[in-house]
Amino acid sequence: LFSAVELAPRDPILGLNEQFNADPNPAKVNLGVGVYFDDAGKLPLLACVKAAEQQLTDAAKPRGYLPIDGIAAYDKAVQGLVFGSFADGQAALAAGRVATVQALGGTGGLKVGADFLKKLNPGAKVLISDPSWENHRALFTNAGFPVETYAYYDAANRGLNFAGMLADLQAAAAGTIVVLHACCHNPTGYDITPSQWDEVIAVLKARGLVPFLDMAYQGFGDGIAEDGAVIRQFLAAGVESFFVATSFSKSFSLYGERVGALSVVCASKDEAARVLSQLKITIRTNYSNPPTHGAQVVATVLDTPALRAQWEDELAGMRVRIKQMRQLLADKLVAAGVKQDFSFITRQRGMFSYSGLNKAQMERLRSEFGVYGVDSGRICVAALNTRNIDGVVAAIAKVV
Ligand code: PLP
Ligand code: TYF
Repeated sequence: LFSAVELAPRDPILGLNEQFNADPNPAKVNLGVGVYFDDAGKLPLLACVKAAEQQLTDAAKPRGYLPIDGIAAYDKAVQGLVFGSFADGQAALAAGRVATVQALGGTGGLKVGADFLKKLNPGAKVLISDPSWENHRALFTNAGFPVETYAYYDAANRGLNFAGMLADLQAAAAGTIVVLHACCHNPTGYDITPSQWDEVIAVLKARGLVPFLDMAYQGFGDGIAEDGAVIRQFLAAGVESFFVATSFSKSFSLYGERVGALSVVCASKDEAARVLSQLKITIRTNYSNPPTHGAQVVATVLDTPALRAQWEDELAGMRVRIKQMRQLLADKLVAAGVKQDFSFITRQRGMFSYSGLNKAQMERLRSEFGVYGVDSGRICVAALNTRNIDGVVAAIAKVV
């Protein structure tokens, strides 16, 4: 049966982890996968998460099947977080225009949305940014869509090719699904500005494109409200229908619990009810219904004022530490005598930096110095700390 099965290539990012784990170099540093580590190099367990888990254990309940669309209080909490802090969002929620389902991480939200869209509009094309998170291409391809790119990164100028992005969106056929990073672009670290978002939104609207926002890093850029403001802009501009995938993997440091959601904004309450019924079929025929624990933890934190405040503090702590590492990295590269300008690192946001280093340099960083980043030049700034940064700076200084 399996004699003709080919060996699939490993995930370029997750595969790096295996290589890292096998490396005997005691000074090795993993800047590959997008995971936040604290200054001690440890994966944090947030205090708000621990407290919520304690509460849940103290009042332990049996584990029946969840509804297909997940825990109602969780879906409501997600809506509150994504749409509830500004008037246009509150109005959309009050009008019943938003269908939200619990999903298996942000990836699950993307996948449920992709499968639903494929049934709805099988002839559509998908556009992702050039470059994008590799799984965007894989996931929409697997859902049956042709996937192409819109211009985004400008390697020569270490910034964005915004004119190219607008031109590509302008040239897209009506109904094209456009995947957009809501904030903290993975892998480049470059986000468009609020006024550039307005221009993008105007084109999406005028051309009848289908926006699919991926929000995997809310709170890692400038703050929870600041990073979420793009949703307000879509609603304020009168975009009737769009998709938002939410991930709590990073913002709650709950990677392994697979906590995420998909929200679909619709033109009316009636539309939202019909869309929800279709999302539920997609879920039911894939994995029936989602798991309980992670969503219960997140709902408990978001709905308990003291825990919510603690979460906001802890998330701010992660955000501030990453910004400090950006500044430190840029400063230390100058201090190490590196002539090349790396100040762009402080203008990028979120967990990643497109360092501008090429594949050969990234390979040298790995083989000679045990510094693991992605071949594209992407490094995870959120894995730098005061102990490993000097080694990383010295290594980069040697390869540039
Ligand atoms: N979208 C982007 C842009 C990401 O970087 C990630 C990273 O993991 C995800 C989605 C997936 O998140 P999750 O782990 O919650 O599935
Ligand atoms: O980009 C990253 O590193 C994270 C983690 O297939 C990740 O988003 C990477 C690859 C993948 C799933 C998650």
